[in-house]
Amino acid sequence: MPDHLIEPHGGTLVDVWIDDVRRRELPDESRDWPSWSLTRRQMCDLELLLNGGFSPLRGFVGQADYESICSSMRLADGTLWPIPVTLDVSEEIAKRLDGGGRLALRDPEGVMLAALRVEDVWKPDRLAEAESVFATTSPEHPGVAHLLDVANPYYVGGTLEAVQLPIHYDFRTLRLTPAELRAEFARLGWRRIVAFQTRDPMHRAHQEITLRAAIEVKANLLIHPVVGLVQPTEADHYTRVRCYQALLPRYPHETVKLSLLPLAERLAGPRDAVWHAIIGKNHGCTHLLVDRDHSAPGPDSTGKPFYTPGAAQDLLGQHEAELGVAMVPSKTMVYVENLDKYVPEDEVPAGSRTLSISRTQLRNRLAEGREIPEWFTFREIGEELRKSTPPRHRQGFTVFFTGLSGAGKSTLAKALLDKFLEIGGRPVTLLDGDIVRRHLSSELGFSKEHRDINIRRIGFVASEITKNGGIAICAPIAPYDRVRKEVRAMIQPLGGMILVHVATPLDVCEARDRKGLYAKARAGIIKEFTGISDPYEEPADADVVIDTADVTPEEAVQQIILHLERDGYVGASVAD
Ligand code: PPS
Repeated sequence: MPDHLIEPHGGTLVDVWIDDVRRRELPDESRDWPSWSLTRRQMCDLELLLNGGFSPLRGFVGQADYESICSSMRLADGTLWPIPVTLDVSEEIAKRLDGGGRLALRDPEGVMLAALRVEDVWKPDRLAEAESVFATTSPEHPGVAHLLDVANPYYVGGTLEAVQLPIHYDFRTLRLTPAELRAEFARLGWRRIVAFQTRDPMHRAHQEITLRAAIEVKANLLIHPVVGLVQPTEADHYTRVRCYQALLPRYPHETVKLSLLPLAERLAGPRDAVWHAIIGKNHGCTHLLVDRDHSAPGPDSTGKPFYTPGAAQDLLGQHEAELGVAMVPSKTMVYVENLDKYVPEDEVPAGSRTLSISRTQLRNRLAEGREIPEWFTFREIGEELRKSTPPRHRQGFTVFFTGLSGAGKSTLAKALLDKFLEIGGRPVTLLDGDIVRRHLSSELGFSKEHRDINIRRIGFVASEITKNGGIAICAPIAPYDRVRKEVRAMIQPLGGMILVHVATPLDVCEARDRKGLYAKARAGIIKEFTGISDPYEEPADADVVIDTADVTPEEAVQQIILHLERDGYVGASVAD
């Protein structure tokens, strides 16, 4: 794009802040308003609405803008804006706001961050929105899955009155608002700034790409990592930010700035590229680095990408002049072994051997405690990643037993507890069904609703233990598949999780009837008894299945230990 089309000062930032008089009035005035407790995603959107990062939006979009964005990537007045920034609320709140009025937007602790002057309330057509914004209705796309399964059913649009920004306690000096970043660039005398928005740790290839881009367009570099809400990557944002900080000295002195972007990512590929350019411009940037798969989720289950490679670059390319932001296509860099350096993919000398490590391979290397070569990432970055992703034999895990009453869960759980204590090295906690019912869930009965609450509580405690490197052994009946899956999803990102189905048949459990409960259940004295008058959904996803009628406790424990050993959670490791 020709230089004269670039807008160097980033355009006008909206200001939705109220003055001191209004600030004093609001607490009284808002007493009778309905309140909405913002989700994490909404908190991210609100922060960028309040700090001007989403200029020219002055609030959550109304219905006319929403429809226009979906159909033509523009607000109703024609301004380019590709992503509907909507506030999704429950039916109950939507009904209360039908005639307009105000909505107090609060953080999860109840602090009022902003007031919304309600202009529109409507029930969107989610499938149509998914098709327009994500170009797919497949729930395999995380953006679509959120829209169809998680988002609340109604949208509320209106302008905002800002009370205060969401509070962050981490990396405060790195959280610069658009106005602060612009002021910083002005102070430094930077007029051309290329933004690199990323959700991954930066390795050597990224450093090469960004440095080359900065040199090519004669600009300074803004590393602008997305730290709001991202799909799980190999590292949480704390680790990532430490990695970026560690990378800064690898650039020429005083050429790079690092600032965190509290964005909730959408992964809308080409539309995202245009959106990110607008956001970058609002933060004072003149250029945006865009790769061929910019902001795309991984491929679908058939291996097909959701967006045509290069489509994001093309779409932004078509709109860069209108936006005043130049699209800088980022080249795929590969490591050439005999040259010992990174070169663009299309410049690799014929016959050279190139090396690469995929995301999954990196994750596996970290989990297995294997070396991360220095041609791939700088030593200090590798160390940061290692600190927060210890090898599996040092991670926590949960062994979750499920099975009928009297199946032998408690016996196996106790035998396993002893085995882990004998092996040593990690703290172990036993969350047996009876113990939990006494200490955590004493007020609960055996309805489906109560059983689900009980299992969620167990899952929560187990996830905390797992996160902190311990071993949790859980042994409830856990008769329902859906909540068992919920627990797995809660624990798996934090460490290991194996589901052990103690599949002792009902007739054997009933014949044993150690506590005399089956007899009482048959006699109708105990109601809703699992297996007799209440369902037990057999797990189809058990990692280990044990029928205690066939094996001794020692053999069963051995099966579980072997499974854990195979996955690397116990036993020797190459790193030791
Ligand atoms: S659940 O379904 O997972 O919440 O159940 P859990 O917390 O494991 O509690 C099961 C133990 O409670 C006793 N008990 C009953 N079990 C099943 N159904 C009914 N209605 C019931 N009433 C009491 C029973 O002793 C279970 O212990 P275990 O060790 O499984 O035999």
